[in-house]
Amino acid sequence: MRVTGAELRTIRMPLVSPFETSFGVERDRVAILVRVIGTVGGDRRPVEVQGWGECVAMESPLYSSEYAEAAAAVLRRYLIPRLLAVSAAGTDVTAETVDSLLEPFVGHRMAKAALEMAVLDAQLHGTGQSLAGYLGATRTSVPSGVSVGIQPSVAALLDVVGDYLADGYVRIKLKIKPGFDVAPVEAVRERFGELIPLQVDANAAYTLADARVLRRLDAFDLLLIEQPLPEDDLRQHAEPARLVRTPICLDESIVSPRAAADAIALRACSVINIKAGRVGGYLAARRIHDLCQANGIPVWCGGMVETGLGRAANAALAALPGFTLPGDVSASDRFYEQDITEPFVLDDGRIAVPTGPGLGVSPIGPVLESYTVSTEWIQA
Ligand code: NPG
Repeated sequence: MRVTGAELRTIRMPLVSPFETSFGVERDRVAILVRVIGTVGGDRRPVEVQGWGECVAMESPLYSSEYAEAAAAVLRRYLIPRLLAVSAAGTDVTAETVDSLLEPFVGHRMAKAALEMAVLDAQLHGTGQSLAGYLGATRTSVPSGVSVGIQPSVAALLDVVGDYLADGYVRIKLKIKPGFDVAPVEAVRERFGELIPLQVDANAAYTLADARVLRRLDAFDLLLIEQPLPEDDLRQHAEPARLVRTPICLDESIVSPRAAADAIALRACSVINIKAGRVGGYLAARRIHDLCQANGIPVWCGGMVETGLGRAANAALAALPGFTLPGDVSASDRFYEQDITEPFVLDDGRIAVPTGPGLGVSPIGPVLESYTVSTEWIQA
């Protein structure tokens, strides 16, 4: 496609309840959305297309170095102008070339992923193909897991988990941090039994000195322990992977297909959480999926409190055959009273994969406007 312009939009959506992790408490989701406009079909018969991308960077750089304002800045100043310039020079931009076109700019993977997602959505609207079809999905719905934030008390946690199980979520992920780990896991197992699929997420809050605490979690038959150590401690993760019987899963550390290959080679993990935003886009996410499949590493689709746009794309990704564990692809009402798209709903513990062209969903104008903080146009 020829990219002729892009809209950058900042939105702020209130969460239905505060979401606490080991790195902080979120009460609103601030997100950057990108809408690219362009034409397909060449100079003779140009057809206008548009596509939406969502940037998963959070308001503050607590989960990773990226954050919303910085993502908007790099999109505005470098990434979008690059695609506009390439288009103006007469070269088509495709989802498959966005990554290499943006390669001169170091890092900023979440911002790049948002732009690639928008180009991909537009491109697929041009061809009429769904994102799921494009990625190679083999399922029409995906099992839905839920990520449960740190609660003020174990009693409160049990109530929240009970509610999600009643909703039909098929897998529970508990956020843990030092001091809120063994006791909540034990309590959840005691109350809800040995059979519920259960896993924990440390968001990098531990060190190797905590290996004993992590080992105590072995008693609870967890599916996995996610990201116990800091992002850049890939090699060190090989230690808990060796000392702890529960499978170690990496999230923050897997920032690219190359990092995934390194983690596998170093035996730093036996499961990988794939988040397209974290790895630079849905194409890189699919490459990691393929790599893991070839190496017998199970993967699952992580979540970043996405709006319906990112949720749609995650559902498509999670429908690939190597996603053998339930992901954090929950219903819209897990986080939002009103989503910006048609809401994703839980149906017998599953989320339907959209079938329409591109993402298969788009924002509902007035709802989107009601959450919008600012918009700007970037043109050649
Ligand atoms: O269901 O979208 C979701 C959230 C899942 O827990 C979740 N995400 O560390 O994986 C994580 C965590 C997260 C949320 C990380 C927000 C960063 C920002």
